[in-house]
Amino acid sequence: SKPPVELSFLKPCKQTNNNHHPIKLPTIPIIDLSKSESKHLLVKACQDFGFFKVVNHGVPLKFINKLESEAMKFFSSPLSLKQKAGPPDPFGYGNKHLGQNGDFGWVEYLLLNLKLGPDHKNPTISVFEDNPEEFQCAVNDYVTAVKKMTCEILELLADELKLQARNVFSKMLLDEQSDSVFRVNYYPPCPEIQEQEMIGFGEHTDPQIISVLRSNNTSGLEILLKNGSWMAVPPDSNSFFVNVGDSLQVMTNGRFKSVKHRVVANSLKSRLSMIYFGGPPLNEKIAPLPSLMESDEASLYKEFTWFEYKKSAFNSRLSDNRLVVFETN
Ligand code: GA4
Repeated sequence: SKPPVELSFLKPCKQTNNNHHPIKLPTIPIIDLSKSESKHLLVKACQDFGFFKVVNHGVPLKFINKLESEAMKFFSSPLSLKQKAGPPDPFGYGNKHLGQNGDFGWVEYLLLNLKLGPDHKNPTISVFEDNPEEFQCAVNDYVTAVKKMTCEILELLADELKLQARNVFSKMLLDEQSDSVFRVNYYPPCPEIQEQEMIGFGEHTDPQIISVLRSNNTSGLEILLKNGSWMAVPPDSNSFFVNVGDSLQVMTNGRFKSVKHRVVANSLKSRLSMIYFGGPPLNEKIAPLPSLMESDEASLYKEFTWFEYKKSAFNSRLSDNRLVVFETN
């Protein structure tokens, strides 16, 4: 039986490490996509943090700004209108409820299915706007450009890992059947209660291969470091933040780390983030890549299809470790 539903967003957070703390904080790796030397740093970032920031990303600013303003228009509209695009089952407009298993956050969001392809009208979008085409176009332009950049990153990673086919990872995102998802999160300002920060989006890892986030300049995102402390990620609206997902951790047999992250609500400013989750086709088999393993290296995970993983993930609580059931022992 499931644990009782709890209002996790009203729970005070564990203390975030800040600069007053005596231990030295690491800095977030910055990957310059315009430099070919980035490959080495990229692999190192995926191993050490499972997280990095991308500059000179090549995604046109006009696509980013257009989608941001369309999204703000949507979230500023009356609740009754937004609710026409909900509840998320799993796609659509959501408000505080996250997933189907009793998780909550101080957040509103839109979850969109990208499997429908760029020319397909998204049913979630078509119900809410006076001009759905405009929103749909903004999503398509943005996602197409971000996906291209993401595939570039995945190909650089495959290169640096000396994998024979440099498209082993990227081909899963480029497949027509790729089960990729797009999410826009809107975090309204949340007054601090009794000096405690509130949870916008609770700690979790992402199930897919890779996640690519762009936010406005409001802080909130934090990643969990190996030493167990949370590190605040300074926002940067001109860059993208990328994290390794569970599936990439499996395919690299644990070399790359699917990083735990969360969002803490801001007491003064609203935060808007747009996240592209690159996932494989549902029937894709996910397992450690033999060419990445030493001859005597044991596989840490049993093989599973993305469908099986997804099914199990969507039955889990947000903070659960979703990979344990697939570990070999
Ligand atoms: C986390 C990453 C993505 O936002 C997401 C989330 C999904 C959802 O919001 O429906 C999940 C969460 C995410 C993992 C565990 C389950 C499913 C909420 C939840 C409690 C869209 C995804 O793919 O997995």
